Amino acid sequence: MTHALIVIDVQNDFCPGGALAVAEGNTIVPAINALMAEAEAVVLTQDWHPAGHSSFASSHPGAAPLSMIDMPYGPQVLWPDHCVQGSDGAAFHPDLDTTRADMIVRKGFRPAIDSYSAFFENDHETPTGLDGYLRSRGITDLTLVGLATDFCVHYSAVDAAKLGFAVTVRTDLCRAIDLDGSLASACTAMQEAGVRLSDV
Ligand code: VGL
Ligand code: ZN
Repeated sequence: MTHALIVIDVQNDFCPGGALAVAEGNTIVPAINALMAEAEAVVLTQDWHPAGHSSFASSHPGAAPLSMIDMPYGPQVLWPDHCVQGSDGAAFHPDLDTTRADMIVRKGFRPAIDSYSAFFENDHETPTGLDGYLRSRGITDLTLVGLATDFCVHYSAVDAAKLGFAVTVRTDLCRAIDLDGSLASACTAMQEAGVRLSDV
C-alpha cells in the first residue's frame, strides 16, 4: 500500500475574500499542512482557467452567476470569474505548505470545457494525467482534502474510486459551496462510488 494525499484547490479565490469564496475555506489549511507529513506523496491541484473561460457566467451574455447552462458535454453551473491563470485568486492560500508537494496538477485550462475532477475534465473523458502519475509511482490509496467538498473534491473522489484507488475523503478537512443541496447529493454519490467519508 502506498498512500498519497491529494489537496484539492486550496486557492485564494475559494477562501473568504475570494471570487468564489467557500465559507471557512481557510480554516482547513493548518490541519492539511500537518497531514502532509504523514503521506508518502503529496499532490496539489490548482483550478487554472484562462480569462473568458466558458464556465464563467460573464462569458454568456445575460446569464447570472450560479445559473445552469447546457454545454456539449452536459449541464454546467456558470460561476463568477475565478482562478484566472496567473492571478492572485488562482494562487494557493499563502499559508498552504506548498514545499511538500511532489506534483501540482492544473486543470480547467481548456477554454471550452470545465474540469472539476483532478482526473478527468467535465466530459468525463479527457484525462488530466494524474491517474498515470499516481499509477507509475505505485500509489494505491488516496486521501482527499480541500475545496470544495461538493464540486472538485466530489468529482475527484468519484473518479479516483472508479479508477480503482482506495479513496478516503476527510470531510473535516473540506468545506462546501452547498448550492441547492449539492453537499448532500455529493456525499451520497461519493458513498455510492465506494469512497470512504471520514471526519477524523
Ligand atoms: C470549483 C467551482 C468551479 C472547486 C472549481 O474547486 O470546487 N468549484 N471551479
Ligand atoms: Zn473553476
